[in-house]
Amino acid sequence: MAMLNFERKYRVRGGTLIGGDLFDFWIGPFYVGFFGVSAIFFIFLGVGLIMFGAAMGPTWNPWKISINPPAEAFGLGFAPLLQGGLWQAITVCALGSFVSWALREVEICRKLGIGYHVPVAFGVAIFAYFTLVVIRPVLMGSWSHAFPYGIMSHLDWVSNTGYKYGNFHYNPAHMIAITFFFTTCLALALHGSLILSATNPAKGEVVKTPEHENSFFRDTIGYSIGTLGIHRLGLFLALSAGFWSAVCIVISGPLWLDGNPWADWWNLQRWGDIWNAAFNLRIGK
Ligand code: UQ2
Repeated sequence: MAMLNFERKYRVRGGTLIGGDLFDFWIGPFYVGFFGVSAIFFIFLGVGLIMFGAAMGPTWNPWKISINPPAEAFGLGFAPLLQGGLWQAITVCALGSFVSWALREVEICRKLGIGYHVPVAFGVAIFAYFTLVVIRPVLMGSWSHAFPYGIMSHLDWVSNTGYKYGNFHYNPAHMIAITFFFTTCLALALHGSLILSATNPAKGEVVKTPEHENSFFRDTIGYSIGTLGIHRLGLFLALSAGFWSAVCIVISGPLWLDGNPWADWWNLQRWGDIWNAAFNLRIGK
């Protein structure tokens, strides 16, 4: 079936979660839906608030513009607009637009009758952001612990926060997250190169089949994960990277306090003490 033909076939009514038929239409290639409207609303409001914050100064240098969260003293309360209130409203807009986007994806999946893998995957990215700007600040009792919205300022924040809670490079959750990020790159490099090697032949040659792809890896490492398997592995690796990043940041502060907790974590004597305590308990000492 030709692509345009198919689009006509799948552009069917229904599958909406909210609003019934009211927003069930397309604008050009774009499906709208209730969540298309809410996404546009939050995007425009959020970007507008960012521009308002930038206009309030002190700089128009795009590298230096920064919308900062409230000071520690405001705790988990509302702050005045120019003292962190803008940051709070922008965060609500960001989450509103991200969640709208995910639910719009769900409606499109329902129309197509396909699985929800894409919105679930996007949901893990939203969860990582939510952990940074809501879960961790709430656990620590103040919005001031969230990160500022600015190009250089958010980099400074990550650097400062990383060292404040004992240097991220010694944080085991950070190590696991980075290992997943690197392995995701390895898997996509293997997959992308393998697909191109088989399906983008030189002039005059024919496109090869998945049998060729399987054979390449069976010949090199004695194992092929398969055409469906590589996508399952890729999704798992990528979602795990996001998940462990969230674990890394949420234990830095709420669980492992200021100072150098990882020197303590990596002190094997400490683990010995825990092991001995459990052992003594078991033998009734
Ligand atoms: C594969 C396969 C694909 C692939 C790739 C493999 C035909 C088109 C890349 C090979 C991948 C393996 C063996 C897993 C590697 C493990 C890690 C953790 C990176 O077999 O099937 O489909 O694209």
